[in-house]
This record gives sequence, structure tokens and C-alpha cells, in this order.
Amino acid sequence: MGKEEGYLPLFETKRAKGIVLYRIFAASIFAGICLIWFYRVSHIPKAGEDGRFGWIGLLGAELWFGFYWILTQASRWSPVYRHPFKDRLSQRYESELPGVDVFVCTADPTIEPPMMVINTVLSVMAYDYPPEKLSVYLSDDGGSEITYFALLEAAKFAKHWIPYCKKYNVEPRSPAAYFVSSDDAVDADHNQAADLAGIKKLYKDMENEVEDTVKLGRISEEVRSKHKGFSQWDTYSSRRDHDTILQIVIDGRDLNATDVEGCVLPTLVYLAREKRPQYHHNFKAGAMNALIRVSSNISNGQVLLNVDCDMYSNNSQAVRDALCFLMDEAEGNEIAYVQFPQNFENVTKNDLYSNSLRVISEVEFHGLDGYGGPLYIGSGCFHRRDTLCGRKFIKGCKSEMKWEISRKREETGIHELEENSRSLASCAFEENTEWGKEMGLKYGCPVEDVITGISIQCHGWKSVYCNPTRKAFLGIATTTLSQTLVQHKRWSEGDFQILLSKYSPAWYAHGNISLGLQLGYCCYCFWASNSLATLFYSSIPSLYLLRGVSLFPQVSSPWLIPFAYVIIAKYTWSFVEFLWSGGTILGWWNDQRIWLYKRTSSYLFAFIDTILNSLGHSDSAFVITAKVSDEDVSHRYEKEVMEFGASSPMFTILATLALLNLFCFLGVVKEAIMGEGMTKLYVTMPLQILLCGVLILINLPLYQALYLRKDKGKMPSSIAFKSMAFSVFACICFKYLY
Ligand SMILES: *[C@@H]1O[C@H](CO)[C@@H](O)[C@H](O)[C@H]1NC(C)=O
Ligand SMILES: CC(=O)N[C@H]1CO[C@H](CO)[C@@H](O)[C@@H]1O
Repeated sequence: MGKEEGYLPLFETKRAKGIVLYRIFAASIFAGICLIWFYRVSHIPKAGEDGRFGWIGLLGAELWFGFYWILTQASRWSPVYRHPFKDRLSQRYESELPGVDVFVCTADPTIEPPMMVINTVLSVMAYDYPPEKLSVYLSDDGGSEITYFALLEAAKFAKHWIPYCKKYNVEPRSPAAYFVSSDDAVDADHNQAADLAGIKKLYKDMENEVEDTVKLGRISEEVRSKHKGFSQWDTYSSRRDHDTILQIVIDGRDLNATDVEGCVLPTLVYLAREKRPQYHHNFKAGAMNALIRVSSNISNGQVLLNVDCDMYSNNSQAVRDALCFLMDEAEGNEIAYVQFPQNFENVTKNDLYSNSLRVISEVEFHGLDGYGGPLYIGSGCFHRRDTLCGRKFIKGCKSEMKWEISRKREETGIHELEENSRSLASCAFEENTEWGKEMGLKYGCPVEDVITGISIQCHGWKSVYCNPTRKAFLGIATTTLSQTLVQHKRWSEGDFQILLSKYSPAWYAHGNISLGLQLGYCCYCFWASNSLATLFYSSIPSLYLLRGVSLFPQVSSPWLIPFAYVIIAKYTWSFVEFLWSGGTILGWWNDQRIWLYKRTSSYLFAFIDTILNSLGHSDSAFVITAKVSDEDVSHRYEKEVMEFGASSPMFTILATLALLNLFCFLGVVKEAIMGEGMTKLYVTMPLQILLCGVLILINLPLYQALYLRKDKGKMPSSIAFKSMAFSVFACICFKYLY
């Protein structure tokens, strides 16, 4: 220890300022919530009185919302911000930096185009890191020859690209992203302009080759004969039935495999693990586990980074940022993984579909970090290899993070290495092993990453959230409403399953992680169960308007005050938080809309599916969200016009709710004109009318899509018809029959 005590830490942790003020504010909201609960319980209508059902339902919903609000406070109670010191890292450890293995996962060459995949691969190959210690693995669950071909092309291009990046220190290092932003940046330097033109031409050539092959849909005989690697597809029968395909495209040890300047290149490996119809392939978790084993045989880096194929590296220093945490002498030994936020380059100004997850990455994850660390969210995360393989945390036990050249590796020839790595990716390898259970990523959950993260934290490890201003990874956000809703269905369903699983943060984790973190996890795990309360709140009070029954305090009642306070304080805070996270005013409004849509459709389906599943009805189709979209759709996306084009049961619910509120509101207006007069109603039912009115305002794009728009993104007429029928039926039933 002696020598290390004198070291300055490799990172610092700052607590948020003004946290006491926030806590007082939160306590005042909580007091308001308690008063609301008290009001509901003490004013329940007597049996037989109209409105008793609605009242009790609202009591349930408000109990739920209050409880859920408490959960969300966990991630705001004690936020921390981390700052790594890369200069200290290189001063102390430059020659000992550990090996880093980067895993890029792709699953389908049509949804995830090869050009996008290789741009991501190139961006991580060009990390500012000693190339002999860097290895990049592409896992192709589509088993696509075309993706393989694209990777071969990328390897050729890398020989020019990596030296170019290092010579001019360019950012970002995904060629496509760089070329978009480079034009104006370089006219200052004449040499660079010439080099840039050259490298652009090489990129264009590569792009043409790859795009031609994609158009052709197969590999031409000419290309096939040039690379013996393609012979591995000879026994290939379909993407669900083939042998392991493994190729070390660039061998980092090979002194002949250098770039144009004579420098070593990072190792580059293509892997399509064996698939057989009789074996379950366990989606991305299965691919990751195969990668962990194969990489342990080939490069055995002590640090693993996993990125999705659409998330290119936007900062070539990110590896060093992450190592500052893992290699810190004092605290590094407790840290299992370093999670970076997922950011997206594709979000429009006002973030129509609320895809940027702004508040989660700028507020909530910092909050979780204060309690032991953020969730593992599957991309942009640096792991220690051994913790991911199930090593438990032992206090005082240090794991050495040092570069060492493996003897065995030095002595094995490349063909032998490929040969004995192949069996590690076979279907049968995992039979009767702990893979998928205690080792590697967990199987059987649509959010394998989150459940793996929680089990690592339950083993005693901490994690760290690193969120530099210049974002480290940039992905592509979904560009239609249905993609967003489907994605959230999968996430909320997976999180809800975790709640019911043996890794549940509610009970299994108790005692293993801090209470704050438990609550923080629950906040996401309870996403799906929000649906019922929200559905009730956004329909029943409006329907009661038709009957003239008041479910909230009247204007003259002092009980209106806690309602008003909680509503105003909560929404003001959410607004402030959103702007503080970098959003716009309209963006906040859009966020509220998507909040409602997610809860009443995605979460509802996730909730129902999970319950059905646990009763033995299986229906868990893993849907990959498409990353490309046709021109028409992109055009509307850029203009921030909501896309409803497809027919989906989710849209039926949304449209029905929207129309229902509209009819109820019209009913009230009619009543006001014909009968008692608006002021009277306004005095007896202020909040109910307000709620209904806000629901109509937030649904304006939906009414447009139903009746006013003419483009292809409008609501299909079948849904317009169904939702009209359902909502009229509900209104009539409620007014006259119930
Ligand atoms: C990505 O990197 C570029 C170049 O370094 C930078 O200008 C840009 O702000 C980064 N993007 C984000 C979202 O941080
Ligand atoms: C894949 C994809 O949809 N990319 C789009 C991202 O957004 C920009 C503009 O906002 C478009 O130009 C891209 O085509």
C-alpha cells in the first residue's frame, strides 16, 4: 500500500449542490400527497351513492401515484457527478494499460445495414488506445455473408482510416459521422485537406462495394474466390441453422498486419455463433456470452466494452475515461462496470417521441450513482471481465489490471486459434454449465442487461455512471410512434419480469444493495404497473362528467389546496428538470404526451403479457426495432409530424381514449349551454373539467391524424372507425345504463 497512498485519485466525485432545498421541496409535495390520501379516504361516498365506484378507483390510483412518486425520489435524493483524470492515468499507467475487448452486436442485416455496423466498428477500432491491446469483435447473429464482406472491406479501409485519425486527431471517428461534420473544419490545413479528399474517396469506394453487394443480395463469385473465409458459408443452411463462423480478420500480433504507416492494427474478429433449431439462442445475451468465451481465448482483455451496432463512438478517449474508474487505487477495486449514457444523434429539436431519455440520463442515473451505481443498460458499458463472469466482491481483494502477454497465445498459430475458439461458440457448449445463470449475461429476460447488472451489484460490486459533456456514444433513435411504443413495451415488460423474478430488486436485492438503489430499480421495474392507474385516471373522471358527478373538491373547498399544490409543484419541477437537462419547452410538452401514450398502451400490453406469461401463456416475441425508414417517413419525422400510418392495437386504445375525452368535454359544454350554466359546473367540478381539457389538448395531434390529415402517416380509417365506436359506446353506457 505504502507507495499508493501518496497518489492523487484518478477520478473525483462531486455531490450535487442545493440538495437540502430540494429535499424540503420534495417533503412539501409529500405532505400534499398525504393530505390528498386523507381527503379520499375520509370522503368516500356512501354505498348506493353515485360516484362511489369512481371515488374508490381514484383512491387506488392516487395511492399508486403517490407510492410511485416516492420511488422516483430515490433517484433525485442524492445525485453525484463523476469526473475522471485521464492525464493522471497516462502518467502512471501508460505502459501497463490493460487489454480491452470491444463487442459489437448486430442481429439482422436488413434492419441494421452493414454500412452502419462497420462505421461503428471503425469508430471503436480508432480509439485512442495502444492498438496491440485493443480487440474488436463483431457478433453477427444474422450470420450474414454480406455483413462479413462489409467487415473485410472495413479492415482494408481501417489501414488508412486509423492513421488518418491519429495524425490529425479527428473526432468523431466514425467515418460517416466525421465526413458529415468535417467539410468546414479543415480548410485551415492544406495537407489535411488533401488527405481528407483521399480518405473520402476510399470511403466512397468502400461504400459503393458494400452497397452494390447489399443490392445484389449475395456475394459475387469473384469476391468469394478471393477470400477463403467465405467457404465457411458452404454448410450454411439458414440464419437459424448453421455452424460457428469465426474469422480473425486482423490479427493484432501479426507484424505484417499493419496500417499504411507501419503501425500495428487492433485485432478484428468476426463471429457468427452456431445456431441450431433445437437450441434456444437466447438473443443478445447468448451472443454476448459466446463473445466473452471466444474473446477469452483470443485476446483475453481484462476490460470488456459492449456497444450496439448503431452506437458509434463519438469520443476516442472514452476507454481512458472508463479506465480511470476501474484502475483507481482507492475505489477502483469496488467498481464492476462503468456505464455511459445512451445518446442519440437522430432526435429532432423538440424530440417528438421523447426518445432522448433526457431526464433519465441527466438526472436519474446520477441519482442512482449516489446509491451504488446505475443500471447496466446494454450498450456503452465497460465491464471487468471477471465480474461479468460471476466473480463475487471480496473486500480488500485487489484484481490486477495490468497488461500481460499471454504465453499460450504467443505460441498458438492463427488457424489453431480459430479452430479451438470455434467450439466455444457452439450451441452445446453451454449445456450443464452456469452460463446464462451465474456466469455471463442472464438468460430468459427481454432486458438481459438490467438483470445482469442487478445481479452484479447484488454480488457486492458498485458501478459508476460517467456522463461527460461530449457524449461518448451516439445511436439512432426510433423515428415512428409505433417503434417507440414497441420498444417501450419490451423494456417495461422486461423490467416488470425482473420484479417478479428471483433477482427482484424488491426482495432478492434487499440487504445486498442499498435501499436507495432498490427503490431506484423499482422505479423502472414498476413502469408497466403504472398503466392501470393512468388508464383509470384518464377516462373515468371524464366519464363522470357526463353524469354530473364530482370526484374532486369543489372550488370553495379547502381540500382543493393540496390538489392544486401537488399538481403545480410536481409539474413545475418536471418542467424545470426537463429544461435543465437540455430540452425545449415544446419538447417537454411532447414528453408529457409520450408519457401518457406509453402508459396507456406499451405499459398496458407489457403488463397484460407478463401476467399471461406467468400464468403459462407464452407470447414473448422479441421484436427488433427497425433502424431505417423510408423517405416519406423520415421527412415527416424531420418536420416533427407524428407517424400513425400502421394499424396497431396500441393506436386503437390511444384513439379511443382521446375521443372519449373529447365527447365527455362536448357533453359538458352542451350541458353548460342548455342547462345549468358553465359557471355552476366550473364551481362544482373544476379539476375534472381541467383534467379532461388537458387530455384533449395533449391529444390534438391524434385528432388531426384521425380526421384532418391526408398524408400516409395519418391514422388508418379502420382505427378511426373502431375507436369512434368504442368511445361512443362507452359514453352511452356510462351516461344511461350504469
Ligand atoms: C460528438 O463529437 C463531436 C466532435 O467531437 C462534438 O462536436 C459533438 O458535440 C459530440 N456530440 C455530442 C452529442 O456530444
Ligand atoms: C437512420 C435515420 O433515420 N437517420 C436519420 C437521422 O436523422 C437525420 C436528420 O435528423 C436524417 O438525415 C437521417 O437520415
